[in-house]
Amino acid sequence: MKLIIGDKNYSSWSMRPWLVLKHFGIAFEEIMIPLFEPETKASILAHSPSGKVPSLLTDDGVTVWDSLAICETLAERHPQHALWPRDAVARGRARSVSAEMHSGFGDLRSNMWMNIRASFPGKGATPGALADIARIDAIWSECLETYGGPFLFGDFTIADAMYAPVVMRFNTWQPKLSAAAGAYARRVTEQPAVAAWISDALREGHDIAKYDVCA
Ligand SMILES: N[C@@H](CCC(=O)N[C@@H](CS)C(=O)NCC(=O)O)C(=O)O
Repeated sequence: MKLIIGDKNYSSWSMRPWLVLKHFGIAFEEIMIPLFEPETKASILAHSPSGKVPSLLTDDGVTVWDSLAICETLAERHPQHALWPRDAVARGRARSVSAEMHSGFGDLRSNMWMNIRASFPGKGATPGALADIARIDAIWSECLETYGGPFLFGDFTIADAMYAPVVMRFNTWQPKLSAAAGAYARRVTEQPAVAAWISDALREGHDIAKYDVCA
């Protein structure tokens, strides 16, 4: 199985399925395509009909693109692992907050992009971004209170992987969070698969000028 990803410093969408594969110990080969170089689009199109990363190529010849579709495919193919919560009510909620992340929070994404190597405390705090942050804080706080932590639904699931790039943005832009959300962000940052991604991102040397490529 191959996962095609973009730069670890910038590619928020690539980070999500990569974390799921890594955390659950599912064997895969990663192919990294540096974003926004002249040859980037053609290189991605060789693996992904949308021209975007991530894309998953399975050993039996199935191509799945788009982060959430990849996570769903991994859950379907690895039922021995609880990629989604086992409980149906929790699973419904986990799918909903994951989809809410996938289709929403445009103001946060365009004003506080992912750049793991950067630090921009206090910047990007537009009214729209702050409204998105308040909603994310409420989602995290409610899940942590309902399921008792340490992750949104107890153990680490796809829902945490979907929000991990948001944690990266919060580390860079440092908006004010509730105590519960701040503590969750620190736990996610220290989670071994996330820490491995961050460590790889810090070692990459490819800086790009157009930072909203992964918004
Ligand atoms: N909805 C897609 C978004 C994928 C996406 O926007 N990927 C960005 C990188 S993070 C990309 O491939 N950008 C390159 C381009 O648009 O040319 C997903 O969830 O995977």
